[in-house]
Amino acid sequence: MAEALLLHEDPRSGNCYKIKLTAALLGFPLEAYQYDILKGETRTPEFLESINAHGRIPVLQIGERFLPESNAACWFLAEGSPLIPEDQFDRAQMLRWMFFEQYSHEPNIATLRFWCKFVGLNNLSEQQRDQMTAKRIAGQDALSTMNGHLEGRDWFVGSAATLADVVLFAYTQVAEEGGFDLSAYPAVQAWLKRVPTLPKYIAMQ
Ligand SMILES: N[C@@H](CCC(=O)N[C@@H](CS)C(=O)NCC(=O)O)C(=O)O
Repeated sequence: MAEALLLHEDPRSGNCYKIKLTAALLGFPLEAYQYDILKGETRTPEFLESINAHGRIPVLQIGERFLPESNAACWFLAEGSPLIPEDQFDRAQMLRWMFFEQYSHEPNIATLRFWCKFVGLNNLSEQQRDQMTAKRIAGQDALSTMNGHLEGRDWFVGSAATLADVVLFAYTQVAEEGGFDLSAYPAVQAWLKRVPTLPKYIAMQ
């Protein structure tokens, strides 16, 4: 990588961890600049103007350019590496699981983890409390879909780890912090043990 890489992050975020894991697996050095999202540090006028107008981390800074959205950042780092399949259909399958992660997994599993572990159930708004059951059911549905897919296979796509595994691993490994019982998903549990065996793997902080 010719340009310096800096991750604007909150280390409690699985979306940030995905990018750190991708960089680690590929051997890219990645500096980090930390924010506290619970204190609104990604909503300041300075952050909105110069880092991400959407007010969220992670943002991968590549030299002077800024790239929000975790899965886009993982793609940027991994392009040309074995983490992105060469086969056109497999590459599209990998993207399918990355979109699944953002639409069906992260908004349910990561959000419940954030509410349970960091915000605290007593501090939730009425609107957030009303959403909990629907998010629990949708999160269980995502885990069940993953479990069915992983039965009889080691990785989400093809015969080796891809970005699909990296991005889905980030919040699945901490799903129990959001009240999800992973014992109901044995193929997911086996896969969760497989990912850390990848060379250069790093754990979430
Ligand atoms: N789709 C985005 C989601 C980014 C996101 O929701 N970031 C959260 C932390 S994981 C955040 O910055 N929250 C602070 C806020 O909304 O003020 C991605 O994958 O990067």
